[in-house]
Amino acid sequence: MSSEPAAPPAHPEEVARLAGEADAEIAAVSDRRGWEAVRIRWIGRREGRVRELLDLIPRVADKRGFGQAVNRLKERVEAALAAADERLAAAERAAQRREAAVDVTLPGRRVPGGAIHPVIQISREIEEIFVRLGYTVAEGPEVESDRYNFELLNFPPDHPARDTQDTFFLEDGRLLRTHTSPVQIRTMLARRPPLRVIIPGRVYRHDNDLRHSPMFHQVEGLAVAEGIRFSDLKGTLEAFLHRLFSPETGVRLRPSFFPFTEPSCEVDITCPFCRGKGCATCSETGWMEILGAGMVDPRVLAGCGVDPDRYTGFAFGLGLDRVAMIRFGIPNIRLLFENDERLLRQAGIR
Ligand code: 2NM
Repeated sequence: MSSEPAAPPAHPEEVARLAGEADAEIAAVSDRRGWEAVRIRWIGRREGRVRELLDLIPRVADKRGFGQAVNRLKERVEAALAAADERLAAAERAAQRREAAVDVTLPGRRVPGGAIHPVIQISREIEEIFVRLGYTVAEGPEVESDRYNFELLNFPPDHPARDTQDTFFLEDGRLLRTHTSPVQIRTMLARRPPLRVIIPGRVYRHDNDLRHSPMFHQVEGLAVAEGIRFSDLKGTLEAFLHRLFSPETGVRLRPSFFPFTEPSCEVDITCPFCRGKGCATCSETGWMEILGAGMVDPRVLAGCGVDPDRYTGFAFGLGLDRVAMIRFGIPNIRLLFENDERLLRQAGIR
């Protein structure tokens, strides 16, 4: 007996039986590629099983019954494929949800912490001390006029600080402020006494060596009212320095000179490292210079529209960078401005 290929179905009942075969194949589909292969095999337009059956119609006896059976098969396969498509989509959504799910048992990711720069820490500490004494914090521009930075502060026209050796000038004649004193001038011009202000900020001078940086930080204070005396200045500075360092800190005043104050003084504290005994940091003197101060010169008051016959005032200024170096034991000013994370970390993440 010759082995003929299986005879194509010729009766509607045979077509109906194919539905079981299609159902089984579609039920076994587990991914998109398998689904597409089954679809082409059954209802592919050019060579699917359904196409083949339709092509048989002219050759079968019961054309109407056979055609209807093929159509039912086609509809059934389409419905089963649609159901399989929905099943695959649901499985894909579930997989996506699993992937996106947060595992709350995992340890958190550590966010790198920021640090307050030592100089800013010191500035805030000083501001707070003076705010508690009734001062308000004021700020002003870093680019200033000669008038506010020098002239109204009683610097004579030929004063060496006005030299380009010491001061950074802009091409338009303005300059980078060499101290925060112009903000005191602005305050006196804007407000009537009594006034107490504390002014922190960046200042600039042509200086660059192991102990000087061309940009550094200052805090200056100013109190103007009726009846302010040198003893008020002394008491204020002692209270301030005892809070900033320690109540045991010794404070001494030496006569000095500034164009904007008369009389003027420089203020020393007992060395915080050796407590006055003498060490390398204080060059064996037991003392460290910490600030400058004085009674505001009447010419400065008058220049700002404050009547010097009625009002007196005191002012003081100190460098924050030096204080930060003392407080944090930083040996070289450059370390303050290199933004080395190790220094910031050592000075404390606050
Ligand atoms: C210092 C030392 C002494 C000072 C004076 C003034 C003003 F504007 F009122 F005249 N502001 N700052 C002053 C006085 C600053 O720094 C070492």
